[in-house]
Amino acid sequence: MTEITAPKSPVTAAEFANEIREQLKYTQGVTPEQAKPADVYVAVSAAVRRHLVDSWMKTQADMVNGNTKAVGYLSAEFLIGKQLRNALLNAGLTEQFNEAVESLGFSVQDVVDAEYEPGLGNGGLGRLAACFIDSLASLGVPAFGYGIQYRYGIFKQEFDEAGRQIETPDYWLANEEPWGHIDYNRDQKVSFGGEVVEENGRKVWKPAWSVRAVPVDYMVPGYASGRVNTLRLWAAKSYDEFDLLTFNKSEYLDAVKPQVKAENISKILYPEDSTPQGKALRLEQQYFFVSASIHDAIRVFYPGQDKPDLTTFADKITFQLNDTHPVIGIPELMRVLMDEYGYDWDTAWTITNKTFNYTCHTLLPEALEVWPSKLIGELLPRHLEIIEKINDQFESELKAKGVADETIKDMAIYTGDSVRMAYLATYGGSHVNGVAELHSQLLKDVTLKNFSDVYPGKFTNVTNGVTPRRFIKLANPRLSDLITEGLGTDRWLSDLELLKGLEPLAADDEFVKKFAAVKQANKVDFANYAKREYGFDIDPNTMINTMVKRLHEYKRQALKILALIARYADIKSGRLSADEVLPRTVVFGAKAAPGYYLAKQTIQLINNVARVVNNDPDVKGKLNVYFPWNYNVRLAQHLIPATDLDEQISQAGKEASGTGNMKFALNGAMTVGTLDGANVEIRERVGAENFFLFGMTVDEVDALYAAGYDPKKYYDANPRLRAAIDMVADGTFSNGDKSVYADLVHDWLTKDWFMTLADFGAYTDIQAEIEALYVQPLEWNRKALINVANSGYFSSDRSIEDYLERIWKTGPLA
Ligand code: 9GP
Repeated sequence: MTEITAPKSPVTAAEFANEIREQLKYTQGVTPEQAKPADVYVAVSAAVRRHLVDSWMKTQADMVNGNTKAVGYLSAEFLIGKQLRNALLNAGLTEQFNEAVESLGFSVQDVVDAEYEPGLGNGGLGRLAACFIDSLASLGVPAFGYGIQYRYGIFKQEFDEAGRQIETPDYWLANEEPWGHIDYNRDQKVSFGGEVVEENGRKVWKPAWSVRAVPVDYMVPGYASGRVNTLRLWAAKSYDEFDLLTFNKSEYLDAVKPQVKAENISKILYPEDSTPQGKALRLEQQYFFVSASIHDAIRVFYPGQDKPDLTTFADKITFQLNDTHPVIGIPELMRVLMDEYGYDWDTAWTITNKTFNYTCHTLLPEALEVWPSKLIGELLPRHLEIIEKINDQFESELKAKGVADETIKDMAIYTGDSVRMAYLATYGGSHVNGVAELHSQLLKDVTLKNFSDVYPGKFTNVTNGVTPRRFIKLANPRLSDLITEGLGTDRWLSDLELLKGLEPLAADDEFVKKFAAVKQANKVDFANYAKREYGFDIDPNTMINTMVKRLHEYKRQALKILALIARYADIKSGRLSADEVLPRTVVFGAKAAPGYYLAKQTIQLINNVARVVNNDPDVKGKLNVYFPWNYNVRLAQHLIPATDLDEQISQAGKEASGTGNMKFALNGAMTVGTLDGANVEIRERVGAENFFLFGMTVDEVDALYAAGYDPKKYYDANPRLRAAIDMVADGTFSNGDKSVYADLVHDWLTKDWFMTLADFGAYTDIQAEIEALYVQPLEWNRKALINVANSGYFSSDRSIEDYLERIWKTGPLA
């Protein structure tokens, strides 16, 4: 018996086909015969939006009229992925879509492929924000995602002949984008620069220039909740389109300067910030979207009121600061309350403090933003004054609490030269949370230790999660059907802990075989996809071993590639005979920040190892390496369901959480990993015997740093490691040119900050255990199934429930 919790569609496939025809006619002006798949995609999207509009408007009305506090998730990134399939699922229109499109003479795949993926985020942080807004809507909690509609998202990654990463702009808005509704009538003015003067004893900011923030609204439909929230992304427009006087003097470029300056603000995700201009642009972006969002929330919750009672503001909405990017919102709300609405400092502080909370997503101190005071003073002079005053108040508070002067100095929000945004967020909001148990503990013990000593009650943990709708139901329909069959219900899609009910089935060989067949079919699908999209010849009968994530030294792609080279050398040297080797296909996916030299060298090395290994007849059929370029949400949705073994091998104490690890476990991959981030909790839940653990712990890492880490010792002591590094150094992967990886090799041997060499032995040792299990498919799949059954905790619905209870103190609409 299968219950259907997904919304029942109000239309038949034939009716939906008619709606598509109407859209084609009235919006695109084409007949189905004239239409291209891209036309049908736009028409279908518009038709689905129409199905969601009533729930969207009702959700907004209930939010404003009811007494349920809303959530404003302020984030510089929302890596939402493609929208069509998700919207169809949540509108209950998937089947109708399939039939309708075919009845119009189109292939479903062509129509789905016409959608261009928005790349409005870098990686985990932005994808988490996307999962969270999905879960908020699915739980029926009123919420806004607030961010920026960048014209150019994360760069498109290509590889050149030499295997180097080439970045090209990603103009995702080149064609019609049917999901975002541009609402010119609800714009906001955001100002910059100028000076602060005293008028009648009051501080008045006289800005030098302003831009127009125009909201672009994306509907965020909940799954089976009947609720549709809003993702409001701001686009920057100029008030002075064009200076006619200048133009008429034939100074054409000068005539559009104001427009260019304004529109630059939402031009690109993470502009290069190594120059002062780049830094200024980033701060402008941050202020732009938080200022517009704060004013927007006042507009929404106090409609038509000139003198709203903003002492109730924190009861209407709670703002979550996603990392430090939106933290300038704290002085902005203070300014708005005092300068625009006339509240005194103390009242403004109480409201501000109650409104904001801060999530820290990193453990790397260099990733916590620090802005030069001079820059803030130039762009936002009034805010700098407010920050100085917050800092004075903070110091007095610390003094009153008996904190030592030295410690007070260490804790300064404003140092004179700079402003530490993480400290401002920690003091200025009610709660601070890390994103996995270990991470939250390390925040308290190390990164924000002084703050946690003084304000222990502020600190809490919310372990990350991922949405099962996109990452199981849409990405892995076969597994989704099998889970529903095993549990006898599809309610697990809204209550992922129900997966626990699969655990007894791990003892049922027939069910495990079905589970294995799902994986095998997914591997075949992926091989076909990789052939079509990349021209790769992947053998689905090999173990698919995946490492996908941003390229960063701490994540240690270098460890994986060195172990792979060592394996290659083993086969070449005859140390391992070809029949002893388990056939493996290793798949990497990773983008490196454009200015990150060692990360880019690592990408080049992976590509060249792939070139050499894949062309070497000695290892044919035993070892293959592929590096599909431009890793994105779409590729993740194809690759994760097909993966047998995934890699979470960061140095312990460096990965705040990770969310890829959760997606893999939920899709029935086994994980090889360190005790880092959320790996710790995954292992606890799935059982130590169902997780391949290796490597140093946080304490061991600290002890080794303290004792003085010398990577060369590990190179000298381990002949396989030595062989691998020597091959990189001697030009094996660079056509004999020893200079190509010289810097990388030098770094490994002299610095190796993330202790890749120290963990190499443990990492290669565990491979034997992995392979011994893999050759027993029933046992491997039993364990993989136990992973699925015990990963229900890692639903983003659970994360949101934790935020609601521990931080936001609100819940679903009645
Ligand atoms: O590096 C963390 C990653 O571990 C985490 O899963 C993700 C979401 O919480 O945030 C990443 N952090 C950043 O991208 C920047 O702080």
